[in-house]
Amino acid sequence: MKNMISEAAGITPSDRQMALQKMEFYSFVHFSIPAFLDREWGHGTEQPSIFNPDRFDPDQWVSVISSAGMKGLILTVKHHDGFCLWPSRYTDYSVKNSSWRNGRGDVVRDVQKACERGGLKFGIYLSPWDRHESSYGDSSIYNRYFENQLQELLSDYGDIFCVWLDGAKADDGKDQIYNWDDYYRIIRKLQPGATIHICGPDVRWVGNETGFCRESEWSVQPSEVFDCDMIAGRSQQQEGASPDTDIRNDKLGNRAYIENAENLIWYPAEVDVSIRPGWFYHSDENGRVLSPDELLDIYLDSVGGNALLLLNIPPDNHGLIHAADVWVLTRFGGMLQKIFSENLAAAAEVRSENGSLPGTSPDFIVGGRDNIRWLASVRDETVTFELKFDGKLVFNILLLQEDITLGQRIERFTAEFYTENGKWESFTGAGAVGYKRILRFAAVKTEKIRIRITEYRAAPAVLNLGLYSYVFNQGVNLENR
Ligand code: FUL
Repeated sequence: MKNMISEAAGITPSDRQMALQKMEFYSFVHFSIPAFLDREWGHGTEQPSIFNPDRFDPDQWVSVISSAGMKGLILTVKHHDGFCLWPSRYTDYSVKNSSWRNGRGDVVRDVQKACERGGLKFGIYLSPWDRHESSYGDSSIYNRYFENQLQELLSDYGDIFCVWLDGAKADDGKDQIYNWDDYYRIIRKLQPGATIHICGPDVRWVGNETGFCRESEWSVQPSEVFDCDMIAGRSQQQEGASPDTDIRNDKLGNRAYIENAENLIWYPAEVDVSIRPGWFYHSDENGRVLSPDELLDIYLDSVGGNALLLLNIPPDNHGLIHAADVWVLTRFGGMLQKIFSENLAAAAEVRSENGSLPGTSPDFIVGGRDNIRWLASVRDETVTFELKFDGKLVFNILLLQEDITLGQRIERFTAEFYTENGKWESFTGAGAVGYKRILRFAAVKTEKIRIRITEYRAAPAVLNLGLYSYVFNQGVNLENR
Protein backbone atom coordinates (compact mmCIF):
# COMPACT_ATOMS: atom_id res chain seq x y z
CA MET A 1 0.00 0.00 0.00
CA LYS A 2 1.19 3.51 -0.77
CA ASN A 3 2.13 5.67 2.18
CA MET A 4 -0.17 8.59 1.46
CA ILE A 5 1.53 10.88 3.98
CA SER A 6 4.89 10.85 2.24
CA GLU A 7 3.02 10.85 -1.06
CA ALA A 8 1.26 14.08 0.09
CA ALA A 9 4.58 15.68 0.98
CA GLY A 10 5.75 15.14 -2.59
CA ILE A 11 2.81 16.88 -4.30
CA THR A 12 3.89 20.31 -5.57
CA PRO A 13 2.23 23.35 -7.21
CA SER A 14 2.23 23.87 -10.97
CA ASP A 15 4.07 26.93 -12.29
CA ARG A 16 0.80 28.79 -12.70
CA GLN A 17 -0.25 27.94 -9.13
CA MET A 18 3.14 29.06 -7.84
CA ALA A 19 2.93 32.39 -9.70
CA LEU A 20 -0.52 32.99 -8.19
CA GLN A 21 0.65 32.02 -4.69
CA LYS A 22 3.37 34.65 -4.88
CA MET A 23 0.73 37.31 -5.61
CA GLU A 24 -0.81 36.46 -2.19
CA PHE A 25 -3.43 39.21 -2.19
CA TYR A 26 -5.60 40.50 -5.06
CA SER A 27 -8.96 42.14 -5.58
CA PHE A 28 -12.39 41.27 -6.82
CA VAL A 29 -14.33 44.05 -8.52
CA HIS A 30 -18.09 43.44 -8.62
CA PHE A 31 -19.37 46.05 -11.05
CA SER A 32 -22.32 45.54 -13.40
CA ILE A 33 -26.12 45.88 -13.66
CA PRO A 34 -26.78 45.11 -9.93
CA ALA A 35 -24.89 48.31 -8.96
CA PHE A 36 -27.61 50.26 -10.83
CA LEU A 37 -30.45 48.29 -9.24
CA ASP A 38 -29.22 48.44 -5.65
CA ARG A 39 -29.52 44.65 -5.57
CA GLU A 40 -27.11 41.73 -5.25
CA TRP A 41 -28.36 39.79 -8.29
CA GLY A 42 -30.00 41.11 -11.45
CA HIS A 43 -32.84 39.10 -12.97
CA GLY A 44 -31.52 39.22 -16.50
CA THR A 45 -34.65 41.09 -17.61
CA GLU A 46 -33.43 44.61 -16.82
CA GLN A 47 -32.94 47.04 -19.70
CA PRO A 48 -29.25 47.33 -20.66
CA SER A 49 -29.76 51.11 -20.88
CA ILE A 50 -29.65 51.33 -17.06
CA PHE A 51 -25.91 50.65 -17.18
CA ASN A 52 -24.54 54.20 -17.30
CA PRO A 53 -21.63 55.02 -14.99
CA ASP A 54 -21.15 58.74 -15.55
CA ARG A 55 -17.71 59.03 -13.92
CA PHE A 56 -16.23 55.62 -14.79
CA ASP A 57 -12.53 55.72 -13.89
CA PRO A 58 -10.69 52.38 -13.81
CA ASP A 59 -7.38 54.18 -13.19
CA GLN A 60 -8.82 55.25 -9.84
CA TRP A 61 -9.70 51.60 -9.09
CA VAL A 62 -6.21 50.46 -9.95
CA SER A 63 -4.50 53.11 -7.89
CA VAL A 64 -6.66 52.43 -4.80
CA ILE A 65 -6.28 48.66 -5.14
CA SER A 66 -2.50 48.94 -5.53
CA SER A 67 -2.25 51.28 -2.55
CA ALA A 68 -3.61 48.46 -0.36
CA GLY A 69 -0.87 46.11 -1.54
CA MET A 70 -2.97 43.99 -3.91
CA LYS A 71 -1.29 42.56 -6.99
CA GLY A 72 -4.21 41.82 -9.32
CA LEU A 73 -7.81 42.66 -10.19
CA ILE A 74 -10.58 40.21 -11.12
CA LEU A 75 -13.53 41.89 -12.84
CA THR A 76 -17.08 40.48 -13.03
CA VAL A 77 -17.23 40.62 -16.83
CA LYS A 78 -20.57 38.77 -16.70
CA HIS A 79 -22.52 38.21 -13.47
CA HIS A 80 -25.60 35.98 -13.05
CA ASP A 81 -27.88 38.48 -14.90
CA GLY A 82 -25.99 37.71 -18.11
CA PHE A 83 -25.12 41.35 -18.93
CA CYS A 84 -21.71 41.53 -20.63
CA LEU A 85 -19.29 44.34 -19.82
CA TRP A 86 -17.70 43.90 -23.24
CA PRO A 87 -19.42 44.13 -26.65
CA SER A 88 -19.70 40.36 -27.16
CA ARG A 89 -20.45 39.20 -30.70
CA TYR A 90 -22.75 36.50 -29.29
CA THR A 91 -25.41 38.55 -27.48
CA ASP A 92 -27.09 41.94 -27.54
CA TYR A 93 -27.28 41.99 -23.77
CA SER A 94 -24.14 44.02 -23.25
CA VAL A 95 -22.55 47.44 -23.02
CA LYS A 96 -23.23 47.94 -26.71
CA ASN A 97 -26.91 48.47 -25.90
CA SER A 98 -26.35 50.55 -22.81
CA SER A 99 -26.55 54.34 -22.59
CA TRP A 100 -22.92 54.44 -21.52
CA ARG A 101 -20.78 56.08 -24.24
CA ASN A 102 -23.71 55.61 -26.62
CA GLY A 103 -23.04 51.89 -26.72
CA ARG A 104 -19.47 52.29 -27.96
CA GLY A 105 -17.68 51.57 -24.67
CA ASP A 106 -15.91 48.42 -23.48
CA VAL A 107 -15.46 48.16 -19.71
CA VAL A 108 -13.30 45.04 -19.98
CA ARG A 109 -10.86 46.74 -22.35
CA ASP A 110 -10.65 49.90 -20.23
CA VAL A 111 -10.07 47.98 -16.99
CA GLN A 112 -7.51 45.71 -18.61
CA LYS A 113 -5.62 48.73 -19.98
CA ALA A 114 -5.77 50.51 -16.63
CA CYS A 115 -4.32 47.39 -14.97
CA GLU A 116 -1.52 47.33 -17.52
CA ARG A 117 -0.74 51.01 -16.86
CA GLY A 118 -0.85 50.57 -13.09
CA GLY A 119 1.06 47.26 -12.90
CA LEU A 120 -1.79 45.01 -11.75
CA LYS A 121 -2.50 41.61 -13.24
CA PHE A 122 -5.95 41.28 -14.79
CA GLY A 123 -8.39 38.39 -14.33
CA ILE A 124 -12.02 37.64 -15.16
CA TYR A 125 -15.07 36.34 -13.32
CA LEU A 126 -17.48 34.85 -15.88
CA SER A 127 -20.65 33.45 -14.32
CA PRO A 128 -21.67 30.08 -15.79
CA TRP A 129 -25.22 30.61 -14.48
CA ASP A 130 -26.90 33.08 -16.86
CA ARG A 131 -30.41 34.35 -16.20
CA HIS A 132 -30.75 36.26 -19.48
CA GLU A 133 -29.43 33.96 -22.21
CA SER A 134 -32.40 32.02 -23.60
CA SER A 135 -30.31 28.94 -24.41
CA TYR A 136 -29.40 28.46 -20.74
CA GLY A 137 -30.76 25.03 -19.80
CA ASP A 138 -30.41 23.74 -23.35
CA SER A 139 -27.06 22.31 -22.38
CA SER A 140 -25.12 21.92 -25.61
CA ILE A 141 -26.33 25.20 -27.10
CA TYR A 142 -25.54 27.15 -23.96
CA ASN A 143 -22.17 25.45 -23.61
CA ARG A 144 -21.28 26.65 -27.07
CA TYR A 145 -22.39 30.17 -26.14
CA PHE A 146 -20.26 30.11 -22.98
CA GLU A 147 -17.26 28.71 -24.83
CA ASN A 148 -17.56 31.40 -27.51
CA GLN A 149 -17.49 34.02 -24.80
CA LEU A 150 -14.43 32.43 -23.22
CA GLN A 151 -12.75 32.49 -26.64
CA GLU A 152 -13.48 36.20 -27.07
CA LEU A 153 -12.30 37.18 -23.61
CA LEU A 154 -9.19 35.04 -23.61
CA SER A 155 -8.09 36.09 -27.10
CA ASP A 156 -8.77 39.81 -27.16
CA TYR A 157 -7.73 41.17 -23.77
CA GLY A 158 -4.05 40.44 -23.27
CA ASP A 159 -2.70 38.25 -20.48
CA ILE A 160 -5.34 36.97 -18.07
CA PHE A 161 -4.01 35.68 -14.74
CA CYS A 162 -7.18 33.94 -13.58
CA VAL A 163 -10.58 32.71 -14.69
CA TRP A 164 -13.01 32.60 -11.76
CA LEU A 165 -15.84 30.15 -12.36
CA ASP A 166 -18.56 30.65 -9.78
CA GLY A 167 -20.74 27.72 -8.73
CA ALA A 168 -23.69 29.86 -7.63
CA LYS A 169 -27.22 29.42 -8.96
CA ALA A 170 -30.64 30.12 -7.44
CA ASP A 171 -32.67 27.07 -6.38
CA ASP A 172 -35.20 27.79 -9.11
CA GLY A 173 -32.52 28.27 -11.82
CA LYS A 174 -32.93 26.06 -14.91
CA ASP A 175 -30.94 22.81 -15.08
CA GLN A 176 -27.86 23.06 -17.23
CA ILE A 177 -25.06 20.55 -17.61
CA TYR A 178 -21.85 22.50 -17.95
CA ASN A 179 -19.08 21.17 -20.11
CA TRP A 180 -16.33 21.94 -17.62
CA ASP A 181 -13.67 19.91 -19.40
CA ASP A 182 -14.16 21.82 -22.62
CA TYR A 183 -14.06 25.12 -20.75
CA TYR A 184 -10.75 24.11 -19.18
CA ARG A 185 -9.32 23.03 -22.54
CA ILE A 186 -10.08 26.43 -24.03
CA ILE A 187 -8.59 28.27 -21.07
CA ARG A 188 -5.40 26.17 -21.09
CA LYS A 189 -5.00 26.63 -24.82
CA LEU A 190 -5.55 30.38 -24.96
CA GLN A 191 -4.12 31.41 -21.57
CA PRO A 192 -1.79 28.67 -20.34
CA GLY A 193 -0.63 30.84 -17.43
CA ALA A 194 -4.14 31.44 -16.07
CA THR A 195 -5.32 29.64 -12.94
CA ILE A 196 -8.93 28.38 -12.88
CA HIS A 197 -10.64 29.07 -9.56
CA ILE A 198 -13.56 27.54 -7.60
CA CYS A 199 -15.28 25.35 -10.21
CA GLY A 200 -11.81 24.67 -11.55
CA PRO A 201 -8.74 22.55 -10.85
CA ASP A 202 -6.23 25.16 -9.64
CA VAL A 203 -7.69 27.00 -6.67
CA ARG A 204 -10.12 25.81 -4.00
CA TRP A 205 -12.89 27.93 -2.45
CA VAL A 206 -12.16 28.05 1.29
CA GLY A 207 -15.81 27.23 1.98
CA ASN A 208 -17.10 30.49 3.53
CA GLU A 209 -17.31 34.19 2.71
CA THR A 210 -16.30 35.55 6.12
CA GLY A 211 -12.63 36.17 5.38
CA PHE A 212 -11.11 33.36 7.44
CA CYS A 213 -9.59 29.98 6.81
CA ARG A 214 -8.97 26.83 8.87
CA GLU A 215 -6.42 26.67 11.69
CA SER A 216 -4.39 24.35 9.48
CA GLU A 217 -4.92 25.01 5.80
CA TRP A 218 -3.57 22.22 3.58
CA SER A 219 -2.75 22.83 -0.06
CA VAL A 220 -2.67 19.09 -0.77
CA GLN A 221 -6.11 17.49 -0.91
CA PRO A 222 -7.74 14.23 -1.93
CA SER A 223 -8.64 14.67 -5.61
CA GLU A 224 -12.37 14.19 -4.81
CA VAL A 225 -12.37 17.64 -3.19
CA PHE A 226 -12.26 19.06 -6.71
CA ASP A 227 -15.82 18.14 -7.68
CA CYS A 228 -17.73 20.93 -9.42
CA ASP A 229 -21.19 19.61 -8.53
CA MET A 230 -20.32 19.43 -4.85
CA ILE A 231 -18.65 22.87 -4.91
CA ALA A 232 -21.64 24.42 -6.69
CA GLY A 233 -24.06 22.70 -4.29
CA ARG A 234 -22.30 24.27 -1.30
CA SER A 235 -22.03 27.76 -2.68
CA GLN A 236 -25.23 29.20 -1.24
CA GLN A 237 -25.30 27.11 1.95
CA GLN A 238 -24.48 28.61 5.32
CA GLU A 239 -23.96 25.45 7.36
CA GLY A 240 -20.89 23.25 7.40
CA ALA A 241 -21.18 19.70 6.12
CA SER A 242 -19.55 16.47 7.11
CA PRO A 243 -18.16 14.20 4.39
CA ASP A 244 -14.38 14.08 4.48
CA THR A 245 -13.89 15.66 1.10
CA ASP A 246 -16.62 18.29 1.43
CA ILE A 247 -15.27 21.76 0.65
CA ARG A 248 -16.61 22.99 4.03
CA ASN A 249 -15.13 20.24 6.15
CA ASP A 250 -13.13 21.64 9.01
CA LYS A 251 -10.40 19.05 8.75
CA LEU A 252 -9.92 19.12 4.99
CA GLY A 253 -6.50 17.76 4.05
CA ASN A 254 -5.60 16.58 7.58
CA ARG A 255 -3.59 13.39 8.09
CA ALA A 256 -6.70 11.26 8.70
CA TYR A 257 -8.23 12.30 5.38
CA ILE A 258 -5.04 12.04 3.41
CA GLU A 259 -4.25 8.56 4.70
CA ASN A 260 -7.35 7.10 3.06
CA ALA A 261 -7.21 9.07 -0.16
CA GLU A 262 -6.59 7.36 -3.48
CA ASN A 263 -5.19 10.36 -5.30
CA LEU A 264 -3.90 13.68 -4.15
CA ILE A 265 -3.74 17.07 -5.85
CA TRP A 266 -2.24 20.49 -5.13
CA TYR A 267 -5.38 22.52 -4.47
CA PRO A 268 -4.71 25.65 -2.36
CA ALA A 269 -7.43 27.65 -0.61
CA GLU A 270 -8.64 31.09 -1.61
CA VAL A 271 -10.46 33.28 0.92
CA ASP A 272 -13.00 35.53 -0.84
CA VAL A 273 -14.56 38.32 1.16
CA SER A 274 -16.15 41.70 0.47
CA ILE A 275 -15.05 44.96 2.07
CA ARG A 276 -18.78 45.69 2.54
CA PRO A 277 -21.68 43.39 3.49
CA GLY A 278 -22.72 43.04 -0.19
CA TRP A 279 -20.68 42.03 -3.23
CA PHE A 280 -22.13 44.92 -5.26
CA TYR A 281 -22.27 48.58 -4.22
CA HIS A 282 -25.21 49.81 -2.12
CA SER A 283 -25.19 53.42 -0.89
CA ASP A 284 -26.72 52.41 2.45
CA GLU A 285 -23.60 50.35 3.18
CA ASN A 286 -21.22 53.34 3.03
CA GLY A 287 -21.04 53.29 6.81
CA ARG A 288 -20.43 49.53 6.93
CA VAL A 289 -17.07 49.27 5.18
CA LEU A 290 -14.66 47.00 7.09
CA SER A 291 -12.17 49.02 9.16
CA PRO A 292 -8.40 48.89 8.54
CA ASP A 293 -8.08 46.84 11.75
CA GLU A 294 -10.65 44.32 10.55
CA LEU A 295 -8.87 44.04 7.22
CA LEU A 296 -5.58 43.52 9.02
CA ASP A 297 -7.17 40.72 11.01
CA ILE A 298 -8.41 39.06 7.82
CA TYR A 299 -5.06 39.53 6.09
CA LEU A 300 -2.96 38.10 8.91
CA ASP A 301 -5.24 35.07 9.24
CA SER A 302 -5.67 34.32 5.51
CA VAL A 303 -2.41 35.32 3.81
CA GLY A 304 -0.81 34.30 7.09
CA GLY A 305 -2.79 31.06 7.16
CA ASN A 306 -1.55 29.55 3.90
CA ALA A 307 -4.47 30.88 1.84
CA LEU A 308 -4.82 33.36 -0.99
CA LEU A 309 -6.81 36.49 -0.20
CA LEU A 310 -9.36 37.83 -2.69
CA LEU A 311 -10.84 41.07 -1.36
CA ASN A 312 -13.88 42.53 -3.12
CA ILE A 313 -14.07 46.31 -3.68
CA PRO A 314 -17.34 47.28 -5.42
CA PRO A 315 -17.32 50.60 -7.33
CA ASP A 316 -20.47 52.74 -7.04
CA ASN A 317 -22.96 53.44 -9.83
CA HIS A 318 -20.88 56.39 -11.02
CA GLY A 319 -18.03 53.97 -11.70
CA LEU A 320 -15.82 55.10 -8.82
CA ILE A 321 -14.63 53.47 -5.63
CA HIS A 322 -16.40 55.37 -2.86
CA ALA A 323 -14.38 57.67 -0.57
CA ALA A 324 -15.16 55.48 2.47
CA ASP A 325 -13.47 52.44 0.87
CA VAL A 326 -10.59 54.58 -0.46
CA TRP A 327 -9.84 55.82 3.05
CA VAL A 328 -9.83 52.32 4.54
CA LEU A 329 -7.73 50.77 1.77
CA THR A 330 -5.11 53.49 1.78
CA ARG A 331 -4.70 53.27 5.55
CA PHE A 332 -4.62 49.50 5.47
CA GLY A 333 -1.90 49.52 2.78
CA GLY A 334 0.12 51.86 5.03
CA MET A 335 -0.26 49.43 7.95
CA LEU A 336 1.06 46.52 5.89
CA GLN A 337 4.02 48.62 4.75
CA LYS A 338 4.77 49.62 8.29
CA ILE A 339 4.63 46.07 9.65
CA PHE A 340 6.50 44.17 6.98
CA SER A 341 9.04 46.65 5.60
CA GLU A 342 11.83 45.46 7.92
CA ASN A 343 12.53 41.94 9.15
CA LEU A 344 13.99 42.47 12.63
CA ALA A 345 15.62 39.05 12.44
CA ALA A 346 17.44 39.72 9.16
CA ALA A 347 20.87 39.86 10.77
CA ALA A 348 20.40 36.94 13.18
CA GLU A 349 22.88 34.07 13.38
CA VAL A 350 21.05 30.84 12.68
CA ARG A 351 22.19 27.37 13.72
CA SER A 352 20.77 23.91 13.99
CA GLU A 353 21.93 20.59 15.42
CA ASN A 354 20.02 18.73 12.75
CA GLY A 355 21.95 18.05 9.59
CA SER A 356 21.49 20.00 6.37
CA LEU A 357 21.18 18.62 2.90
CA PRO A 358 24.07 19.60 0.60
CA GLY A 359 23.98 23.13 -0.71
CA THR A 360 21.54 24.31 1.96
CA SER A 361 22.14 25.98 5.31
CA PRO A 362 20.04 27.26 8.23
CA ASP A 363 21.57 30.70 7.51
CA PHE A 364 19.40 30.92 4.44
CA ILE A 365 16.25 31.21 6.56
CA VAL A 366 16.74 34.92 7.27
CA GLY A 367 17.59 37.68 4.86
CA GLY A 368 14.60 37.18 2.57
CA ARG A 369 16.44 35.66 -0.36
CA ASP A 370 13.79 34.12 -2.57
CA ASN A 371 14.27 30.45 -3.47
CA ILE A 372 17.17 29.80 -1.10
CA ARG A 373 16.06 27.40 1.59
CA TRP A 374 17.28 25.23 4.40
CA LEU A 375 16.54 21.57 3.91
CA ALA A 376 16.96 19.61 7.14
CA SER A 377 18.29 16.10 6.93
CA VAL A 378 16.33 14.10 9.49
CA ARG A 379 14.57 10.86 10.25
CA ASP A 380 11.98 11.14 13.01
CA GLU A 381 13.47 13.57 15.45
CA THR A 382 12.24 17.08 16.19
CA VAL A 383 13.81 19.64 13.88
CA THR A 384 15.10 22.63 15.81
CA PHE A 385 16.81 25.80 14.70
CA GLU A 386 17.95 28.69 16.80
CA LEU A 387 18.27 32.40 16.00
CA LYS A 388 20.68 34.57 17.98
CA PHE A 389 20.32 38.33 17.72
CA ASP A 390 22.81 41.09 18.19
CA GLY A 391 21.41 42.23 21.59
CA LYS A 392 17.76 41.96 22.56
CA LEU A 393 14.88 42.24 20.11
CA VAL A 394 11.26 43.10 20.86
CA PHE A 395 8.63 41.64 18.51
CA ASN A 396 5.03 40.43 18.47
CA ILE A 397 4.66 38.92 14.98
CA LEU A 398 6.34 35.82 13.57
CA LEU A 399 6.31 34.87 9.89
CA LEU A 400 7.40 31.44 8.67
CA GLN A 401 7.50 30.05 5.14
CA GLU A 402 8.16 26.63 3.68
CA ASP A 403 9.63 26.14 0.25
CA ILE A 404 6.44 24.71 -1.27
CA THR A 405 8.17 23.96 -4.56
CA LEU A 406 9.21 20.86 -2.55
CA GLY A 407 5.72 20.30 -1.14
CA GLN A 408 3.90 21.22 2.07
CA ARG A 409 5.60 19.32 4.89
CA ILE A 410 5.35 20.96 8.32
CA GLU A 411 2.41 19.79 10.46
CA ARG A 412 3.17 21.42 13.81
CA PHE A 413 5.75 23.75 15.33
CA THR A 414 6.42 25.70 18.51
CA ALA A 415 8.38 28.93 18.87
CA GLU A 416 10.30 29.48 22.11
CA PHE A 417 12.29 32.41 23.51
CA TYR A 418 15.23 32.42 25.86
CA THR A 419 14.16 33.92 29.19
CA GLU A 420 16.07 36.10 31.66
CA ASN A 421 16.50 32.96 33.79
CA GLY A 422 18.15 31.06 31.01
CA LYS A 423 15.18 28.84 30.16
CA TRP A 424 13.31 28.22 26.93
CA GLU A 425 9.66 29.23 27.05
CA SER A 426 7.07 28.89 24.33
CA PHE A 427 5.54 32.13 22.99
CA THR A 428 3.57 30.84 20.02
CA GLY A 429 3.09 27.86 17.72
CA ALA A 430 0.71 26.44 15.16
CA GLY A 431 -0.16 23.54 12.89
CA ALA A 432 0.35 23.72 9.12
CA VAL A 433 2.72 26.31 7.65
CA GLY A 434 2.81 25.99 3.84
CA TYR A 435 3.53 29.04 1.70
CA LYS A 436 3.18 31.46 4.62
CA ARG A 437 2.16 31.40 8.27
CA ILE A 438 1.89 34.59 10.32
CA LEU A 439 1.27 34.51 14.07
CA ARG A 440 0.59 37.29 16.58
CA PHE A 441 1.32 37.17 20.32
CA ALA A 442 2.05 39.37 23.31
CA ALA A 443 5.39 41.15 22.74
CA VAL A 444 8.53 39.15 23.51
CA LYS A 445 11.91 40.65 24.42
CA THR A 446 14.85 38.31 24.05
CA GLU A 447 18.30 37.70 22.60
CA LYS A 448 17.48 34.22 21.23
CA ILE A 449 14.56 32.24 19.88
CA ARG A 450 14.25 28.71 18.64
CA ILE A 451 11.72 26.98 16.42
CA ARG A 452 10.89 23.35 17.12
CA ILE A 453 9.18 21.52 14.28
CA THR A 454 7.62 18.59 16.10
CA GLU A 455 5.48 17.00 13.37
CA TYR A 456 6.13 16.84 9.66
CA ARG A 457 5.29 14.78 6.58
CA ALA A 458 8.85 14.83 5.19
CA ALA A 459 12.10 16.64 6.08
CA PRO A 460 11.15 20.32 6.43
CA ALA A 461 12.33 22.82 3.82
CA VAL A 462 12.28 26.20 5.54
CA LEU A 463 12.42 29.19 3.21
CA ASN A 464 12.06 32.24 5.40
CA LEU A 465 11.55 33.48 8.94
CA GLY A 466 10.60 37.03 9.86
CA LEU A 467 10.02 38.85 13.14
CA TYR A 468 8.10 42.11 13.25
CA SER A 469 6.74 44.54 15.77
CA TYR A 470 3.49 46.46 15.56
CA VAL A 471 1.36 48.37 18.02
CA PHE A 472 -2.08 46.86 17.47
CA ASN A 473 -5.11 48.91 18.45
CA GLN A 474 -6.43 47.87 21.80
CA GLY A 475 -9.29 45.41 21.82
CA VAL A 476 -8.57 43.92 18.40
CA ASN A 477 -5.97 41.80 16.72
CA LEU A 478 -4.39 40.56 19.92
CA GLU A 479 -4.60 36.92 18.96
CA ASN A 480 -5.00 34.75 15.93
CA ARG A 481 -8.52 33.43 15.52
C1 FUL B 1 -21.45 34.14 -5.24
C2 FUL B 1 -22.37 35.00 -6.11
O1 FUL B 1 -23.72 34.59 -6.07
C3 FUL B 1 -22.22 36.40 -5.56
O2 FUL B 1 -23.06 37.32 -6.20
C4 FUL B 1 -20.76 36.82 -5.70
O3 FUL B 1 -20.44 36.93 -7.08
C5 FUL B 1 -19.85 35.80 -5.01
C6 FUL B 1 -18.39 36.06 -5.20
O4 FUL B 1 -20.12 34.50 -5.46
O5 FUL B 1 -21.55 32.83 -5.42
